[in-house]
Amino acid sequence: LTLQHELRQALLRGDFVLHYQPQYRLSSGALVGLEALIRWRHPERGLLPPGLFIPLAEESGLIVQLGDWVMQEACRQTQAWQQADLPTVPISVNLSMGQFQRQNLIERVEEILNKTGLDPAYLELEITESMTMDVVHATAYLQRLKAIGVAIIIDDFGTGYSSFNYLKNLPISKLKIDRSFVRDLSQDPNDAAIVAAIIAMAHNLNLEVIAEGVETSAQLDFLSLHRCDEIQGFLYNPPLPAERIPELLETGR
Ligand code: G
Ligand code: G
Ligand code: MN
Ligand code: NA
Repeated sequence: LTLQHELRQALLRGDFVLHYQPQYRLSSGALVGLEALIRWRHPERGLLPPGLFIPLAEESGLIVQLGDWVMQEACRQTQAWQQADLPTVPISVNLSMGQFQRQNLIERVEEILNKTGLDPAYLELEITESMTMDVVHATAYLQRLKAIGVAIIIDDFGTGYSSFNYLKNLPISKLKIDRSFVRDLSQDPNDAAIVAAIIAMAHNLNLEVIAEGVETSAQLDFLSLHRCDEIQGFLYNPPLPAERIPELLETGR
């Protein structure tokens, strides 16, 4: 049985599950968002992280179906929490290049929003810098998503190909600083300078900025000093199974 075949089977059998990592406003500590992160409940190997199967799903093209499932499940779950009268925060979903390149992404997003009944204001899509390299395509696409009411975040910011010209023109709302810069913030002055510069630049462009991979209070202090808007990381919470989320939504933390 090839892994690719197994992936297909898993999709049919419903063996994938989403975990949700909380995102917090730094100034208040309030819960302001959740990132949906896929896991594979493998019948023999247990819970597998995305690093073990997303690359293969991308290579095989299965990422399009898998990505549709992720978006659908994230929207369904968010809408279900809202229907249960829990406070609602936006859900962010990671997009792969293969999903971004397909012709009918916009239609799929609209379909999923219609089907689940989720207000588009509660959906955020994370793309990477490399997806914006085809500027004409990306700009047209992102403008249509923005018109629907869906927000766009640049994920892993700083690790890809970025041009300030793109940043200026693309209809995005937030930059997510890659965790490789956050990791050594307290020891490496270069990383500290890069993080400070990304935050300042984002704000000058009227973009929000979130730091991921925040693990220590020293990192938190630095990000706070530089007025980073939001944070996500093990210091607060790791990605959590869905059943852990209602208590967090209720307390707002
Ligand atoms: O959850 P974890 O830290 O193991 O995730 C590792 C990587 O897998 C992250 O970079 C994340 O962006 C990616 N990933 C997680 N869930 C999804 C998903 O639903 N779609 C895509 N394309 N990537 C995902
Ligand atoms: O690239 P992306 O932003 O999608 O990656 C999210 C991934 O980062 C998740 O798989 C999550 O498990 C991981 N992650 C989240 N917080 C931390 C953290 O504080 N430290 C580390 N090392 N990884 C984290
Ligand atoms: Mn992400
Ligand atoms: Na990232």
